[in-house]
Amino acid sequence: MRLGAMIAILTAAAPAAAQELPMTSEGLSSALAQYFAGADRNRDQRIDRGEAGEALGYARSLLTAKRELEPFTMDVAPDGTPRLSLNENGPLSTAGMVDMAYRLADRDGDQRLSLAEVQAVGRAAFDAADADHDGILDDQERQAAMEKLTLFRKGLSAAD
Ligand SMILES: [Ca+2]
Ligand SMILES: [Ca+2]
Repeated sequence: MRLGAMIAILTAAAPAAAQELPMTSEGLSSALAQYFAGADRNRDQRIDRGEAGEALGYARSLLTAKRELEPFTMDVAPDGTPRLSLNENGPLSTAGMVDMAYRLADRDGDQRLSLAEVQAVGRAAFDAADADHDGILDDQERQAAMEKLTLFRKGLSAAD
């Protein structure tokens, strides 16, 4: 998954922040720090899988449910013909995509996200959006980033 998609996931639960994308990478880091503090329900300075699921507006179990490798499952339609369905535990489901983003963000692999890990994702997404690399997102760059975010959200809800 691309980093832009990861930041989309991380900001999906913070509509106000997403609509008003910070213009500088410092602004983004401080917005993510606020978001992190809100998501860290038990205040252990880490976002665990349950907290991440909840912060994204899903069940706490979204990221703790079993994962399977098969993207589709075969079952039988009412008329007796075999058909493929999306495997809700597979990699193409919402849970599967969020799980992948979580694992990519969890750089030290301890199954919990630190603020530094979340901000590293944010910085990478910011750098990707900052097309002319001047450290500031101008209106055009913000617009382009918002369009990607909207497309991504549509993709995520379509995969439900
Ligand atoms: Ca926590
Ligand atoms: Ca970690």
